[in-house]
Amino acid sequence: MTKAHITAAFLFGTFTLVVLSMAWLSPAISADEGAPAIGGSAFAPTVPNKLPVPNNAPNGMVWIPGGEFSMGCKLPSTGYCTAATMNAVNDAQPIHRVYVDGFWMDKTDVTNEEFAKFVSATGYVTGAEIAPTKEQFPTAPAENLVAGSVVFTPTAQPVPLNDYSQWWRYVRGANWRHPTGPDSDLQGKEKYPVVQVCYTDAVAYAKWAGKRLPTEAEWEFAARGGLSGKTYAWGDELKPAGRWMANTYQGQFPVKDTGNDGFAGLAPVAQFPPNGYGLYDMAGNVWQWCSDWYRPDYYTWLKLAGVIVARNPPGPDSSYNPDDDQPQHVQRGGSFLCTDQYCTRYMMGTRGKGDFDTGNNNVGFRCVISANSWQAVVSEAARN
Ligand SMILES: [Ca+2]
Repeated sequence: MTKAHITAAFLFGTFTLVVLSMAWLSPAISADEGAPAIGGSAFAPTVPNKLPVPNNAPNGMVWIPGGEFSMGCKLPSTGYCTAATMNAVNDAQPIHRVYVDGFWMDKTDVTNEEFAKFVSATGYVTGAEIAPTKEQFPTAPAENLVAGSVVFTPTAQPVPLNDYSQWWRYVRGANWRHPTGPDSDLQGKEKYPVVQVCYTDAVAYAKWAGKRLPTEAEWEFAARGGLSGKTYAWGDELKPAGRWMANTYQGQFPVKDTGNDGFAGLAPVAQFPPNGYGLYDMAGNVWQWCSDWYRPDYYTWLKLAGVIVARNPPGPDSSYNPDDDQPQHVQRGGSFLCTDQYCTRYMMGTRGKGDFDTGNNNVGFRCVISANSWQAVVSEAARN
């Protein structure tokens, strides 16, 4: 999703193409020279680190042991695959081995209540609350330079699914306090995930909290919960024993969300069972920002570079998306808008992305903290 496109259409109906450098290859990957390349479609078991769980767990976080796992996604071996399902795996291949160190991760997405504490303590102003400037959009009429954000808007009737501008609107006054516009608020929604936060906002929160955003590899290791090669965070069935396991979209997209899973639209956090590591909502509800820049060919590059096991991969050095002209960061997990009619990125290993400066009403985040960083906090507290 791209604020630049939606905003530009709202502001003046066009935008400028940014030519991105192709000099992006990341040197921060260990490659074993002369060894056979990773790749193919085979998943191998997750091998978690055996180190004991550190003491003094941070509040609201769970220990993710880290270790080696197979990262990426392939089409389910059974069942019907829609065009959306097939499209969802394109940038998530080849399957490749990755190692991540252990870390702490928020059990849930950051809630409105938590984000409000951050704003109260710091006076932080999110991107959606700041009006676009004449410098950013020099040809836009002054009356159109208004603060706002991008909001999902159901269509009145079925529409071809090849143009997202039909169901995404730039709404004046939409921001984290008013997720779908000025008429919406957070009354009674303290435990809902904060939305309408762009990447920059998420990073600012994480820094204030003494945490950081997860890398894409950390996120996927955590989301798999110790399993390997499963279609979903919980296994291979979308609804084991008939039970919904995530907040996704039922009904005809983007006309009517019937809410068969219990929620039409956004849900409070932790309404579905946690995964194997005790993490909630690692599929559906809201997309989650990751620290990596997005490139659709990053996994292919790892293969071509001959990387056997990518150790703590930070992602590429810069963003490149042939379908979008703005710098983009990875998002993971899918949202309450995901459906096999359009986007099945609640499937494990699939990848999403969003412009760094764009929030939506289906994008949030959660934080992590490295073991050493948390231990330093604990040690400092013990000295004082
Ligand atoms: Ca739902």
